[in-house]
Amino acid sequence: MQEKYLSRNFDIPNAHTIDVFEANGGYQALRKAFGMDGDTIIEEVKKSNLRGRGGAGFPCGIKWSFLPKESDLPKYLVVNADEGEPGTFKDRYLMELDPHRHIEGCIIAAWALGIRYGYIFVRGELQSAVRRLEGAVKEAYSRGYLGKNILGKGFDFDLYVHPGAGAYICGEETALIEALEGKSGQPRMKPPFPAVVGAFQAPTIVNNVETISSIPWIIEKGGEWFASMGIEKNGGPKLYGVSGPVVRPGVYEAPSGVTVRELLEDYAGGMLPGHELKAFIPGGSSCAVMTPDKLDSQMGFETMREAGSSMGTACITFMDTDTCMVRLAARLAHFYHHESCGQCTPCREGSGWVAKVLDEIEAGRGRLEDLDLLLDMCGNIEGNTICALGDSIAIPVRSYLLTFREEFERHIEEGCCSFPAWSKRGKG
Ligand code: L3W
Ligand code: SF4
Repeated sequence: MQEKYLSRNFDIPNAHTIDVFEANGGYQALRKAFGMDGDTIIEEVKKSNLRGRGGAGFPCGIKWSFLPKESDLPKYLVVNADEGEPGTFKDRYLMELDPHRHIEGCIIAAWALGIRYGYIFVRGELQSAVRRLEGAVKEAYSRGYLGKNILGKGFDFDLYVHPGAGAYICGEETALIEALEGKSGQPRMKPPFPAVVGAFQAPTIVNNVETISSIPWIIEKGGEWFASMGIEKNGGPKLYGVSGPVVRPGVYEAPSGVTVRELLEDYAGGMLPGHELKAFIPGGSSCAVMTPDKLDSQMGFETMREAGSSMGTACITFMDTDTCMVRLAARLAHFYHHESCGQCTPCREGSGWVAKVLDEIEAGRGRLEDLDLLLDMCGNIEGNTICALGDSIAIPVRSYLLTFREEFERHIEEGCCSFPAWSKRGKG
């Protein structure tokens, strides 16, 4: 059994309350951080090789160093807790089961960066996470960890929990900022990046929940220790989600660089009896699909890229041989079409066209030339939009088509789908 850090409190009853959190060493990292200056903390975070845990993997310490030191405007911390990527369900564990560790991370980040106000933007559907965070913020104020003159250090920091209104696009950092400002959640062009022009036009650090929840461990045990729990450029223990027809689906903590096979076989107990692995998506539905010959790939941003996909949110969806890749592609295209904010023509229109063509193929009414048409449409969407949502349609659809082309052709040639219907398989 490996020692747990991020998930250490998950099995401790009532660890979401401040008494139990403090009794288990909570808020000690903050006290230690208050003995360090901001530059020293940023250096530790750089040394730790902590990469953004929301999907893009940007080095956290480098992002922090982009925040201007001197600014006439207040600086903001915004936590991207809008966990909505299909197949992704790790951040809600941190918010529900260990909210004080997250708040401790927010205060340390604010101290290090000279930030006055923080917002945790939580996906609206995650009501229990919202309630747990709100309760924990209230407790933290009552013990002097938030508000004015925190722990007598002369440092002021206010933290607000802001529930979103249920739009997937608000997980994109600039759409999230727009929504936080009370506007419609539509992504902004980048640059400027939020670190320079963010919330309320002021310098803003946007970090994922797990990224911030990792900070207290870096302070407590040191950046080098964190980096040692991983592989090159990818440090630290981290959370992995495992879903699909596996024996023990769930959220697991393991070092960076763990292999997909280890997560499937050692942590999740392997595929369910009678289910054969066909493919997997390593970190949310925006990633390219991978096949069983890639099971020994290490979970790291560079290693997964070399293996032909991306680590994304590190929540892996395993699929068995009963999964119809055409139906999956169509479902995803409909999802992204529905969630497109509508600003860019390739995303707004292209996602709908891709969905319609896939529906026709899935229903057995496709034409062979539709396959090249799909690739062409994906090529016209990818890289031609304001935010990554456009790429999130093109990348998976293209990868399903290129990896399982014969399956798409079979639908067209046989005029039907030969996979068991969802209704026959039950909810799985
Ligand atoms: C200052 C520069 N800051 C980059 C910052 C940037 C952002 C971070 C990463 O997309 C991905 C997406 C989804 N000066 C900077 C700079 N930054 N250069 O670094 O930026 P970027 O643009 O590479 O990515 P992004 O727009 O944050 C995120 C993928 O994640 N994803 C899904 C995510 C879903 C969730 C969820 O449900 N919780 O996170 C899955 O793969 O496709 O590629 O902060 O400002 N020069
Ligand atoms: Fe909106 Fe799609 Fe353009 Fe992103 S790519 S800004 S979601 S239309």
